[in-house]
Amino acid sequence: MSKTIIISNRLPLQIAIENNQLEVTPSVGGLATGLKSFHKDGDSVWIGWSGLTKEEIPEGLLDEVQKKAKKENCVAVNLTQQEIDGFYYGFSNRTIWPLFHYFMEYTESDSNYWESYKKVNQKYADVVLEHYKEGDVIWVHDYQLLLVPKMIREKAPEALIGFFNHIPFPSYEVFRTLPWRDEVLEGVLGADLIGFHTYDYERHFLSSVSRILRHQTDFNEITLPDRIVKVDSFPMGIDYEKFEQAALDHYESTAADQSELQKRLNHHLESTPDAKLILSIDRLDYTKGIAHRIRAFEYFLDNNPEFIEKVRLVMLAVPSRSNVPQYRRLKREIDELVGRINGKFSTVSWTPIWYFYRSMPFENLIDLYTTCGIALLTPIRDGMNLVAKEYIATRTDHTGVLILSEMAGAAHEMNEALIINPNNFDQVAQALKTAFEMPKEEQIERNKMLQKRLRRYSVEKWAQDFMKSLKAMKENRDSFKSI
Ligand code: ADQ
Repeated sequence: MSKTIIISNRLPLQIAIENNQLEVTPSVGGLATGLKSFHKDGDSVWIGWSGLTKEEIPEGLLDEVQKKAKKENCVAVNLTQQEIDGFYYGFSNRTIWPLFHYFMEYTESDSNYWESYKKVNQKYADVVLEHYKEGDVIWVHDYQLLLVPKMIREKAPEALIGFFNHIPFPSYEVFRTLPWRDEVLEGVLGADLIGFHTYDYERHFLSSVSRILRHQTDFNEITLPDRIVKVDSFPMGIDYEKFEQAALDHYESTAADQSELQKRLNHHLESTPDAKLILSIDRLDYTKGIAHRIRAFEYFLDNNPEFIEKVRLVMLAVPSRSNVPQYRRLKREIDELVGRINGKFSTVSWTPIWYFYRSMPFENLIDLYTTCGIALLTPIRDGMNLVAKEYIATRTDHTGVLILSEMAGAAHEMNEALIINPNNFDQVAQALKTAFEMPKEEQIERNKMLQKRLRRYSVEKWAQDFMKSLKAMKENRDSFKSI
């Protein structure tokens, strides 16, 4: 029986060591949810890193990790600290991540990182090949594994391979600056189907392939000497029902069930007539435009003092990649900005910014989504931005205003949001004012349209569409051979 092999940098599991015992909990992330219909008993295997380096796992527990993973139909790729430093913190997050998000000044070209990236990609590919049988379908995910499709194809020329890139693909003029641009493109072209969130990323990729590798590209097909590769856009959705249901449960819960956070949020709204909370949630990443957002909020308060004591920015930044210097610098910059702005505007009964630097449990995330009347999401660049979609899905009474950067992939599907350029503070301030004053009927009208679309194109549908297109490539190949 053929199966699906999913490969991503991390497994959809969280493994921790407590008192020399392994604790495994399934991850609830979007990718894990989206692929669950393909990742069920016997039908599929998921290959990725467990999140613990070889050095972190006590000698006697190495096999145990693999056993625990197997129970969830997963296979752990064992990586050393040195490999994680070079491949993940190095090439993935200091070269590809900044370059693909147009932060060229942050992009490092270190050949040691590149060597590590190649070696570790080969490690993932080797584990895939150990589990691959003819007829299996292989789906590789994201920028950490750009070379894996070719590495698999070299040993299994007949394999049906899909690749999905979760981050933007930059324009040719930016991508061409990468010293290893040919190898990276050739690596991805090992796939039969290459997916992006938006048509723009797809177009940028095709243009790089045609100008750097000089392959013939027609519409969304690339002609290689021995194969056709298809490139297409598949905008990733969310588990709509999960967020909708969580919001409905939240509204039904009694006051006694409320979290501390919810009580504090309610207190702010009840104590200030016409008050509104503005929500901001992201991983702490320079691509998310958090520092810009705080400055834009300052600009808004400077120019619209009538909103003092009426609005509060509730800002959640989830710690991320703190081994990379830019992330540490950004953390300091945000700490300083929040301190300065709170010092500048606070009154005895009000602080303009509530800042949380931590990961929060799902229930608190729902508290924030359901209680904040405005969401302000202003990435400088973002492949998609699922937070924007999750916010809308939880607005079960259809109220709430989403202000979204045009630089997020999600903006292409969410025209009813207030779409802004995050670098234009006048525009952000105007959008905040518009959001604050928007009549309920207009909010409802806009959100109903957004919700209809998000419900229809869920993460499950996204995964099904990708798989359907990938399997169609196989049928094309078979019929081509039989002519
Ligand atoms: P991310 O950059 O991580 O993803 P995003 O798409 O917004 O960005 O997803 C973040 C996820 O983390 C959301 O599902 C959200 O619910 C969750 N989350 C946020 N804050 C949390 C918290 N405090 N605690 C727990 N969970 C939290 C990358 C790309 C994006 C692309 C996705 C999917 O950078 O552009 O949309 O992959 O392809």
